[in-house]
Amino acid sequence: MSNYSLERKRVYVAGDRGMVGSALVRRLAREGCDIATAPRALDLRDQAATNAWFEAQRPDAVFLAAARVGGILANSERPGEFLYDNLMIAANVIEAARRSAVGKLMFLGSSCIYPKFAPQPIAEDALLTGPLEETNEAYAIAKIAGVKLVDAYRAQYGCDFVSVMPTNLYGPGDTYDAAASHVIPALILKLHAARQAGAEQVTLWGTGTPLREFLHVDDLADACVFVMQHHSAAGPLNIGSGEEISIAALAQTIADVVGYEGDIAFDPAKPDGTPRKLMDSRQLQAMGWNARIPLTAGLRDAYAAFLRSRG
Ligand code: GFB
Repeated sequence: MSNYSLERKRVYVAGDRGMVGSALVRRLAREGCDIATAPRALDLRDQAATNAWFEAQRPDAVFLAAARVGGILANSERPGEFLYDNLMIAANVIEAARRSAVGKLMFLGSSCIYPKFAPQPIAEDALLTGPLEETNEAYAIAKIAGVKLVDAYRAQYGCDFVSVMPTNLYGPGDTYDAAASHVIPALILKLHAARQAGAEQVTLWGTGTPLREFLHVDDLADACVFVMQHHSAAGPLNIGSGEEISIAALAQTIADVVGYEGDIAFDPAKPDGTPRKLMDSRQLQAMGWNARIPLTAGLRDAYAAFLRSRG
């Protein structure tokens, strides 16, 4: 295992206002590093502005957690934005990091880079072995391009850049939007509203049968710091919890957390997405990292943060 210390380093967290970036900033507070965050006005899709910011700040290390993200509907309705924004962010930040001689960079991707029907659990070598899930192909192509940029820069320029692929994430700082967000914040929002309204039934999307693996964002941030310190190799590295659940069972768990006692129905006219997406995280476990936050405890934490954010 490689050894890279973050202590006294200047560390840029790209995407610090997002759920993942803000969790990284919280976690990095324990590492004795100097955390650089960019002003809101910096648009990472703008190459000249990104280069200028790196030149001025000269970070030693970079966590690339900036991205255009969203749930299944946002991904399928806005593929242009998901492809363009994520390609530009990855290309600009990775190139700016090379130009300004960043010592270590971590690119964060997503489990949706793997083929729709990859053997489960999905190992890293499943990449580019089959067609992608259609609902998030644009996002996945951009994230695959990021992984390949990292590998190309390792090979051609000797940059110590790495890629990690988190499974489906949730936690404090998530985006709550009934139409555009991921399933956990969408269900917290919908089931909380149903409880408040005294509704007898709530209709959720798809069939309820897809299986998903979820990881609390504080576990992800901890894994990222660990991987930054101990991993240096080409190719994606999976970060999962190993905890898999059907969407129907997830909905019931969230109903229990928010105290909703009505019926839960499903609308099969809405997309299911990929049937199953369980990561094989054995490489990371063999390095010595395991998730710690169980799903139900993590959901309680996410719901508490949701209630706090609404005052
Ligand atoms: O989290 P989610 O939007 O994304 O949806 P994916 C997961 C599952 O939850 C799907 C179902 O089967 C949805 O049909 N679902 C049920 C709902 N009710 C709802 C609801 O109200 N809102 C939402 N959003 N889902 C995303 C990708 O795929 O995963 C991204 O689109 C990214 O690119 C992300 O990779 C991690 O897990 O299907």
